[in-house]
Amino acid sequence: MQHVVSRADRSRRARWSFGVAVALMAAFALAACGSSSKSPTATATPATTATAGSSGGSSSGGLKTGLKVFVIPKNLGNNYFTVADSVKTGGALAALQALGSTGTETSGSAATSASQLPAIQASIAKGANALIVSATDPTALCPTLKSAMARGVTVVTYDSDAPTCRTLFVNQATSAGIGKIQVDLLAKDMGDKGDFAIVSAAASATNQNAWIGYMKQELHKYPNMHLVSIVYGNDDPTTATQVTSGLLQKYPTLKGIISPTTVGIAAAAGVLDTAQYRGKVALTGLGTPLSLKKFVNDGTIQSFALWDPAKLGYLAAYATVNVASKKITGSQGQTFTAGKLGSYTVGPDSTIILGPPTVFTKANIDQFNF
Ligand code: RAM
Repeated sequence: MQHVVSRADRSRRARWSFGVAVALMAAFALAACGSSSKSPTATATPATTATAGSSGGSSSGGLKTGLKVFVIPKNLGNNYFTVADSVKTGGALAALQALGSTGTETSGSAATSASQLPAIQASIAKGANALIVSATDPTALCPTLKSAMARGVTVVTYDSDAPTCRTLFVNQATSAGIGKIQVDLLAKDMGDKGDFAIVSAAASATNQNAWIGYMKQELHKYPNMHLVSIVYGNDDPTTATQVTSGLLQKYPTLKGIISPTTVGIAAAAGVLDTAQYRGKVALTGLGTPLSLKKFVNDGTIQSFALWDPAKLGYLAAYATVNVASKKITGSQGQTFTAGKLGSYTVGPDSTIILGPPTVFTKANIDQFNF
């Protein structure tokens, strides 16, 4: 939390000079390439493009401009990714625009590889210089991503990794930290004892599976808490609602649920927000403050965690342009500057960490607008 706040303070201080820099870059791009200077659109259409001019040259910092970058979340229509990616929120497309490249957000409508893969293939066919991908299923995506890399396309993952077929992974926080905090929050709500279940996203999602692995490790601290089931809502509100209801029927003594997905936790909260369950079955996990404010205020949820998705997208975009410009290659210890977020260093496993997650409670939830 401290870390996040201090970065926010820093970014406030930097906003003025950043804004001036953006304006100057945009003006330069417009002058250099008038015909491609159309206004960005930020609506959630199947392919949202933000164009900042395309000179194909090199900025003074040595970063390439005029790159065609495709931002490919697990799916479209998930507000978490809309915040992470869009111009309006200051996410990945805003960063790409500031860097003088063209960013396009595209994916399928379901958070499955069958839905995401055609969008990846289409992006490559359109001449992508770089792909920024949140992997629905690394096994299914990697053959395509590997062949793109072999043809010179930069592949960076964000949010959900595909470790064997990317140069860099931009992680929201450490996977261990994300797993641990959710168990600790639930333990507090459950008084350290009782049966609980997990309502996850897709069974193939790298990020949720990594976090669940660390949750199991953290459970060694709580010998009287028992994980009885893991169910998968596939980041689909209807499926997540159904699997949560199924859990409550199957385990009538259930005392808690962790949902490490913004879609899953909102759906689970909707199911638990009745007199029968409120205050009796604890719920925590990862959610967006705006979607859970109502449930925190009525006592269905005491606390939950997340990071700022827009900062994740913004950082991923800067990292990607640095890789595409050969400023960094993914080796541990390399550093680069991510605009208003400041300097970042590549850590083990060619991973960059945004920072620790924020915990939201009734006391602070009104301060956040995503
Ligand atoms: C959902 C997605 C995403 C995850 C967040 C917490 O929106 O599964 O990958 O990072 O939840």
